[in-house]
Amino acid sequence: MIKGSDLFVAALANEGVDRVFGVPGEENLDMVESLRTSNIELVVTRHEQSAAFMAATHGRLTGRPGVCLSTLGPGALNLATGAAYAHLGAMPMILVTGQKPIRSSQQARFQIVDMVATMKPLTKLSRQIVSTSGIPTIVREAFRVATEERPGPVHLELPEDIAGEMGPAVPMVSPHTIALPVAAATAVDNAVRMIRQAARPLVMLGAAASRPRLGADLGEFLARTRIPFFTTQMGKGVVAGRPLQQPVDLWLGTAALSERDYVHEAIDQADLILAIGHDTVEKPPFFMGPGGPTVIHIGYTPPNIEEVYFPHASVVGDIGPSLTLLADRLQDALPNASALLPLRDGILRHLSDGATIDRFPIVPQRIVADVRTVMPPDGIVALDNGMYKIWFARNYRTPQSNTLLLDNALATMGAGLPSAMMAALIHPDRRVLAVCGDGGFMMNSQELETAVRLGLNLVVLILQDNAYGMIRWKQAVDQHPDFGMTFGNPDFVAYAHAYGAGGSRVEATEDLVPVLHSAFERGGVQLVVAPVDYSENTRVLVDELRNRAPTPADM
Ligand SMILES: Cc1ncc(C[n+]2csc(CCOP(=O)(O)OP(=O)(O)O)c2C)c(N)n1
Ligand SMILES: [Mg+2]
Repeated sequence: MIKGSDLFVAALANEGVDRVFGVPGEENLDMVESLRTSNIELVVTRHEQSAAFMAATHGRLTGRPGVCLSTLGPGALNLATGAAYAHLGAMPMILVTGQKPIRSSQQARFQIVDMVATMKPLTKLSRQIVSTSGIPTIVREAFRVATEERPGPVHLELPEDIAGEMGPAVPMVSPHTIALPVAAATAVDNAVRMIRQAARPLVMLGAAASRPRLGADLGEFLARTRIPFFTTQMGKGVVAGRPLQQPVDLWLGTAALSERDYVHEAIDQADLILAIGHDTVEKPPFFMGPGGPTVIHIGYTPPNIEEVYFPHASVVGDIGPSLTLLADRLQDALPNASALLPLRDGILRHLSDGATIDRFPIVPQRIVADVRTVMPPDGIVALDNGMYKIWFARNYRTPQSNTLLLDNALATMGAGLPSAMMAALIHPDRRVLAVCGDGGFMMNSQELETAVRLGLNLVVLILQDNAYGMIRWKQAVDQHPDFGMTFGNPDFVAYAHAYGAGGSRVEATEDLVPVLHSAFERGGVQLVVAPVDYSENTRVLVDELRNRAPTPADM
């Protein structure tokens, strides 16, 4: 005989889980006791939301679900934003919540929320565990569903009486890797014919192209076909393990805006776009419309059809092997492969515009360029959500996969610090930088305590404008009066010290690089505060792009 919670924790161990993140309640006490006597570490956070962001980021970076834990009602509801973050962002994660006993109700309806129903639209699967004997299979099923394409979160509710009940020692179900089917030969034939006919082909790498499973096949495909490519925000930097020039010399930029940016010169001129791993949860990288390019969707799953995305053909199956099949037929058979490549220098030249502006407070282009200088090629930058995200998506160059973690799906504030903490836990040997606005940072700043307690090496760059800058900018673009967007801030250096973290303030533009370097060299958790000047938003992202000479396809 074995206790339900022991069986549950054994089932987590069977899946290779090494950490569980969360805030327990009294309904989880058996589970906590089972964790105490297991090899799985319980990482207590200061808010359930950040536990979910951390677990989701574990899934994003490793392809294996991260696990987060909460009590019933209030704690479980605090996981909701993290569930949606993982659901939209396709990050494998398991959410475990407690519940009052289901066989008796000594506390009537106290704290009871129907979490299985609440989690349904926020997860791939949401289930209550009603007996100990089903635990090994239900946990295995949860991990399978969370991991399989399209990945995402699964919610399991473990009620207090099931967790504490003795039941039979049911054997575990061994996980096995499920190889995905490769695209059908007819789909590959069709795509090969279309690509060979293209006069100006272009590749777009989307969010699903950044799955850890994809590996080197993507880089090989680009190197073998020599078709230039651009990325969506979440597809940025997915060509793994290649030095800066190979095949990044085919990179035409990132579509951080939906239209009019310099990268759209190539998009507008392309007659065929191979959309590899595009997921329409992302803000559109371009708008499909009448007279636009032919689009071939290459994905693990079929395309979602949207007003702005309705591909003409699809190659559905395991992306890596599908690309190898395509490359075998396309290598040295595409005389027009490089037709759009001459646009590259003109587009990329603009990415360093403003990189040396030395006025203070610091402009975003300078911040992006300076951060790139400070971060080694394998350094990881985790962004929160604010105005700077557009500048990083547009201008920051990533020579390695998953080195710029941004959320262009739920686009929630508050995830920057927890996702950076998870990256630092997984990659203790790399430099990890969280970049947050003063708004987003304060949404989960309490996790500085967790970061210090975990002994993480992590630098947090706070861009201070005393405002919800992104919305303030949009308000101005829409010609509304400046209203309702500003706030005060704590003294961030003193705030850092209060947590036992280091803190420094950038007092002059030329100090940003040395202050960041010395923060990394000091180690531990370090807050760096830099005042930001967002007046460039309108000058570049509105006026300059609006006045840009129209490309032939615009006319
Ligand atoms: C949880 C959440 N609330 C509100 C928003 C809407 N929103 C998007 S950006 C933004 C302002 C962000 O301010 P800050 O973090 O200071 O960054 P800044 O733009 O000022 O650099 C807001 C309110 C959001 N995306 N997520
Ligand atoms: Mg701000």
